[in-house]
Amino acid sequence: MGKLWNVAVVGATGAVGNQMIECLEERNFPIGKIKYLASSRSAGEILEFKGKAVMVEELKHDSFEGIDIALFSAGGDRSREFCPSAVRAGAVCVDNSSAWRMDPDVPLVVPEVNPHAIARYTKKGIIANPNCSTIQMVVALKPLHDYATIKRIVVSTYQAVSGTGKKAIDELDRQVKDLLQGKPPEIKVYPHQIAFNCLPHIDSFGPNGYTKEEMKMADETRKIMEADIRVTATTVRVPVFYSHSESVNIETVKKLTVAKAHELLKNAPGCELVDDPASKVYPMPIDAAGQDLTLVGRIREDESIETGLNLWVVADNIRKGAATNAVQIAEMLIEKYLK
Ligand code: 25A
Ligand code: L14
Repeated sequence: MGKLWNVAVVGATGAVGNQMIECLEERNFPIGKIKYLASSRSAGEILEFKGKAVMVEELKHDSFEGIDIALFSAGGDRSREFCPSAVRAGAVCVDNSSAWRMDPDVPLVVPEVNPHAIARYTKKGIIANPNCSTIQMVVALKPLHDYATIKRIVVSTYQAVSGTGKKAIDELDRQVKDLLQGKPPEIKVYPHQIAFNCLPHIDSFGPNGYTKEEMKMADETRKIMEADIRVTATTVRVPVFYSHSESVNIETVKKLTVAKAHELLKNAPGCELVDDPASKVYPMPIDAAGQDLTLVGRIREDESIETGLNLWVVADNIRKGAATNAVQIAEMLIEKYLK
């Protein structure tokens, strides 16, 4: 039997933390000891790991003794405060928040796209997990970029409420039930009603009129693809529970036909080509949810320019967009780097 690793899940009680635990179980990650950390609100709560009870402990600076790998998903403020403590205790952090993503000394990794970047984890002891919308987009675009060189991306997203965590899943559920019973919906998590509505507003607005989520898609895509691609994004919250959808337009240097794109994506790691519109087959959030592939379809040549393509890209934002990607990084880390 190979080496076993002690793993901490920070934010274990949240939507992403819960899924991280499930991914570690499903993928049979070689775990020695598992530790669940969250806020004092959840301390004492009992969760399971492979059928055994594990008590949630309060996240503290001394929580990481003996931990080899710490998977963080408890918000950016916790990551900024506690990743350095975990590293000091000897752990490598895989961080799902936006806290460290654009730090030049922190690799930002999607295993299907830039696995080699993991090697730079030694600089700070932290590897950042990209934003969910960015992950699924680069999984779909990397094979096309390698062949045709993408110059510019125009993307609009249709993002599920689970991205905001458990409280938002509960809010959509409650609003739908209340509205169907003729009651006024309670609005707490989002600035407006999300049931039967769309909000062109994810994360906060910046001085240029874009939201942080939109700027993350541009900045993170360039860092992960290691390419000077122009990216402009519009990110929209839709009343869907799980899986983000994206309408993606690319302009390429080299001509890319639909047939060539199909061929490239059929063999691409982490992708599934779902593109048979004549039979009403295209990617949908209800099909992407609960699995790890990025579904790509509705591929058409952009007839308004010489060399461009339109695509529709859908993936489970909590799995590939967050938990699965983080666990995949941890797997590569133990396989190639930690030993
Ligand atoms: O804005 P921020 O800080 O950047 O945070 C962003 C949030 O987005 C989610 C994640 O929410 C995060 O908190 N998130 C981050 N990255 C994401 C990604 N890529 C992402 N979502 C999708 N994709 P979450 O609900 O998924 O997880 C939150 C987890 O973080 C723990 N946590 C919060 N504060 C903490 C902390 N852990 C340690 N120290 C802290 N100070 C949180 O644990 C959860 O595991 P918890 O104990 O706070 O919550 C467990 C349950 O308690 C309920 N609850 C929440 N707030 C309150 C509350 N109950 C009473 N009063 C409250 N104020 C919830 O039901 C929760 O499930
Ligand atoms: O930067 O609310 O990873 O859907 C992911 C979830 C930002 C917010 C990130 C959401 C977050 C986003």
